[in-house]
Amino acid sequence: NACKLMAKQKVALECLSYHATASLDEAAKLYKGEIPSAEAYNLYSFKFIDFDLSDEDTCKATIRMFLQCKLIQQFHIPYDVLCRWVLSVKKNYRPVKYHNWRHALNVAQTMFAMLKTGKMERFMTDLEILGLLVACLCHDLDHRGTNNAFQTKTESPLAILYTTSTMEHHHFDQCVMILNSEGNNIFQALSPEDYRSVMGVVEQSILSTDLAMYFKKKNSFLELIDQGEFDWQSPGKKELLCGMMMTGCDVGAIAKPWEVQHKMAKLVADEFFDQGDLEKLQLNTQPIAMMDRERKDELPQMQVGFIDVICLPLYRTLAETFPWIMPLYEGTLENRNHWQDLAEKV
Ligand code: 5BB
Ligand code: ZN
Repeated sequence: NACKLMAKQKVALECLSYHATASLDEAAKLYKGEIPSAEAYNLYSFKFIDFDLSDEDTCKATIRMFLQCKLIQQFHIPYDVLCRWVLSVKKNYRPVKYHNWRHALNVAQTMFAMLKTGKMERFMTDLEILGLLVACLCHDLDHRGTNNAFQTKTESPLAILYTTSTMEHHHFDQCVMILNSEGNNIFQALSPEDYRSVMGVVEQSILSTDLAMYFKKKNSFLELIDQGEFDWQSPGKKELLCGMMMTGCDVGAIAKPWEVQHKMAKLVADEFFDQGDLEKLQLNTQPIAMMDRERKDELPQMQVGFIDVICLPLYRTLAETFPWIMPLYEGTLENRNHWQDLAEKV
């Protein structure tokens, strides 16, 4: 279809100008540096914080997670390729307020903590663990600080290309594009069968970070949990479980210690307000409350709603079957109290 072809060309041109992978020189510096321990970065904790990490340390922390999961030996990932890939992924996040590289790192770390401290790795193959970590790191690539609804409303080339899960399809495209760039393919040593399989996990997991997808699938997940499901090995069930884990990690900021959650919520709000400003300016429309600067007093109440409708039900369900991830539920409950207090003050 001609329209789609034009949209694709437009997206491709736009990406060509923006897109770049990391240089060999940048990668060499990371390659030569020592990687501090997992403990030094607090990687096993659900209270991990990235605020004090330098950009270089965020890359080293990422590599440390691959090392701890023994993925480098297991899948013969050349260490120089891994270094370059991490830098390239970082480079393809934009400096927006919330959906930036730091968010990607936090999501990956929450996944790492879920798998290790939350003892969920026993339900996953090594290939699935590799796919999940890569999906977390890549799941918001090239985010522009605006959501799917905005792409549709502005008839952006991306929305013409993908009518549903617009941004998520683009994040996956960007992920593939980086892997296909010279010296960046961390999957290069995999057999064709494993390659297809891990790309399937990455694609499904990135697409499942569309909140609309979560709402579509959460009932089937709840049913399985209610039936006391303990065998997650069939492809359908595994995909469902990975999707729920991805959402749990994506909203992981909600479970952080209060000071951190408070700061993160401000960043989320600032990005939403920026989109609201664009809608007023470009579309001449009144943004929804969440994106309206004039209504920032309602933020605490909105966080309570977000926690009650999405976060607590998800973590409660997950923790029912995987009790070691309970800290995510408890942290969220604590933050709910803080937001509720603030909501009552206004
Ligand atoms: C979320 C779904 N949306 C379509 C309508 C609004 N809601 S909400 O009422 O639950 C809501 C969520 C309202 C305000 C919010 O933030 C105000 C600062 C949030 C909210 N969303 N708060 C957060 O701390 C976080 Br983290 C998020 C997630 C933002 C990214 C959404 C991407 C989907 C993740 C699966
Ligand atoms: Zn995200």
